[in-house]
Amino acid sequence: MASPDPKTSGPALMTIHDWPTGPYPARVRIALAEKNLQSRIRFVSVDLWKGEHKWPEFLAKNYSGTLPVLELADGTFIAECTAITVYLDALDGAPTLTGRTPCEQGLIQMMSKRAELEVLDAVSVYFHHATPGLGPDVELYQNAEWGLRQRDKAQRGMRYFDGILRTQPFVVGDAFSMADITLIGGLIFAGLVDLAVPAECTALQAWYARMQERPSVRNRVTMSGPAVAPPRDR
Ligand SMILES: N[C@@H](CCC(=O)N[C@@H](CS)C(=O)NCC(=O)O)C(=O)O
Repeated sequence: MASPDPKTSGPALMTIHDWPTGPYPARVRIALAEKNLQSRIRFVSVDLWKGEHKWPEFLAKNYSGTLPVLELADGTFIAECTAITVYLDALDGAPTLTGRTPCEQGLIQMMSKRAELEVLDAVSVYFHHATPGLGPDVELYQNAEWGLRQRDKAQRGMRYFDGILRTQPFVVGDAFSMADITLIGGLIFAGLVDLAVPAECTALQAWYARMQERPSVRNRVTMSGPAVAPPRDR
């Protein structure tokens, strides 16, 4: 079937360049589902395992060589999950993921950044440095000691978020937000690389189970790998 002509069939189509089971792409796919925007997106796969994200054609779209990237109908490229989520959330003029008031916006950005720094990015460094990662053709430099430190950092981050989730139902206050999505990305990645959530983090585990009751999240977690939830410490 021919794609609809964006000039005649409603709002313009956008393209997302990603890898369907990647944990960072999952963040944007969850946001899309929450905002009910899937029908406006055309997905283009970039094969991480072949290293296509480091090829010049892709680097021209995103200098950082990472997925996902959103391409607008006018040819603008927006990379970085946070930036893409802010854009998608603002499209309908009724942001639900990135905050309505200045205070909500500030807190959500702060906690999402912490979920990146302390959990998701740390798991990513562990994967790329202390495991075979994407394989020898893609992982041109590895530093196992650095990777193992980041694994420990990720588990410290999990303990931090466990403490937060003991006192409130979501990462920021009483509502689901981009900060939850970022932490979900971290736990999806942890599940994929068998990096255990510490057994004592019961509030974090209960929150993750609750998050998977949302269809937007359940589908992602199921697609992203064999581990439906990160294993507990064995
Ligand atoms: N800061 C970026 C990180 C994105 C990222 O690391 N994506 C993964 C895909 S799951 C990737 O491209 N990894 C390949 C690599 O780092 O070489 C974002 O938030 O979008």
